[in-house]
Amino acid sequence: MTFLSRLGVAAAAFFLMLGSALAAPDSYMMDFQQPVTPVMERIKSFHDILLVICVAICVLVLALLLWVIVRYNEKRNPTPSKTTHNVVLELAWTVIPVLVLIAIAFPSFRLLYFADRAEDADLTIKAIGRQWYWSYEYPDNGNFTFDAFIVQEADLQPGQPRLLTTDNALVLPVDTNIRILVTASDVIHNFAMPQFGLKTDAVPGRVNETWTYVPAEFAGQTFYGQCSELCGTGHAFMPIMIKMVTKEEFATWTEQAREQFARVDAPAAPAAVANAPAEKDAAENSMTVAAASAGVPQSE
Ligand SMILES: [Cu+2]
Repeated sequence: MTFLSRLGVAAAAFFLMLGSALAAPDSYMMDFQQPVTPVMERIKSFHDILLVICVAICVLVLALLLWVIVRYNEKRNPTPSKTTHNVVLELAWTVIPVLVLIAIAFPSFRLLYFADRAEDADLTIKAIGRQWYWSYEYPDNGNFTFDAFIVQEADLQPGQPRLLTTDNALVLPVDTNIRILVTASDVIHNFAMPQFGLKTDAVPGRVNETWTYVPAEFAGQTFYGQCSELCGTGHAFMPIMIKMVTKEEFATWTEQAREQFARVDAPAAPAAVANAPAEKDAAENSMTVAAASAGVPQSE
């Protein structure tokens, strides 16, 4: 095999790797993870179009620069032209970029509004960012709530990704329009799930809305995301884990979850408060620790 053909094979393998979509984050991945929702599919194809446009513009500008450097340097062009204006050229380099921007703006805004909110949501869930874990509420299914903490590296089971696994997963049904309300209780966090095309700020005192729809073929799969707003020392340790299940499994799970987890509007249990350790900022901590000790049953 000649060197060139080897190079060709290596390049082909590289581009094959780029094209092969993986279902979960992996070492040395390039490009996006496999899109799962209609929103992420559209984001990916819009990104691909933009990439072509960007590369074309860069190549054009680079070619013009090289042409000027080679053709009009002092040696090859000792007496430069004194031209200062060229109406046609000036119009062209103003109008063509404007047309390119308009061509980009239309699909961009269409996608922005498509991703904004669900038209007819079948189910609403609420994600609350906290220092440093997520709480989830299911107002449509018995108004229960639970927390999702990171699983420490020492406790990971085989197959569970490091820094991405939580003790409780956000369980959602496939083939359902799901409205996701996002807020925070302390500082700004961000609810992000790359394969779903979700990235919504979780702002204290404000409820942001987004939505998702996962096709039935993804039932049984688990997806991983992370808080995507620098929120403090535990920022890297508040992952988001979503488990997609069938509608039937979801109904069974919510029934069991209603038993297992606390209601959002339930009165605070005095026992849980008594368990809180006495620390200097006990008032703040007792809420968190009480919620943690009350809401961390083992997931299935
Ligand atoms: Cu955060």
